[in-house]
Amino acid sequence: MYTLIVGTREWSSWSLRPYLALRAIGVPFQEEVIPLRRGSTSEDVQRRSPSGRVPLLKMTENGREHLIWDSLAICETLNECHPEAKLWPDDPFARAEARSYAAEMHSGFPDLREQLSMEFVRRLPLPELRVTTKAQIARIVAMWTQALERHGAAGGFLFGRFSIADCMYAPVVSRLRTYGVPVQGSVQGYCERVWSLPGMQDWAKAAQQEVDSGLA
Ligand SMILES: N[C@@H](CCC(=O)N[C@@H](CS)C(=O)NCC(=O)O)C(=O)O
Repeated sequence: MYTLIVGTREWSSWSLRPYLALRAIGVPFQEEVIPLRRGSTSEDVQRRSPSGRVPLLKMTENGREHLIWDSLAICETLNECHPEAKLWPDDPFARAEARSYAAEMHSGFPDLREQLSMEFVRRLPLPELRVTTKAQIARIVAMWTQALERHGAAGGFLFGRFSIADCMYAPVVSRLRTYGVPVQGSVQGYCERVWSLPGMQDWAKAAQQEVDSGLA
């Protein structure tokens, strides 16, 4: 039994990643939302999460509760618990490369994350981008183009079948859309494919409700 504790969907890019992994596995899970950007946020998150951050996965097995925090650790744990879902590519070299992609996202692209913060359903004007932000967008577009060229034919995602690498980059798809950053060719098709995922669409509905109700 899983409970995924996430932040406000409109903003919580890290929460979206394991949410998509859970949706790809197809197991039932509960969701709890901690509102972000409130006076009480820090205290609310600290009370629930050992790292003081969301996402957090609560796993209950044989009456024992286990807490797993950090988006990539949660995705890796889900992959181990559900090998049948094949959340990493089968081929060991493609798998290693997909892990490099996921790790680079997890530890990198700080200017992109800061300048184009996730606003999942909003549409916003593109700010004047710093040289570093432009370089990080170019790096991601080049990585996606290369992965799609090498593996995309077998499923349309970065490594063919949908994988944790796609989960990790899904917030970038949303950011490019929000700020109208133009992309072409295979990358444009990839962005449309990711945006159309049922998990992305359900996340968008929840984010829209947050915006409509003044929560975001
Ligand atoms: N490395 C962490 C980063 C998680 C993170 O920064 N989460 C933000 C929300 S997206 C958070 O918990 N913020 C707490 C706060 O605003 O007090 C991960 O991959 O899960």
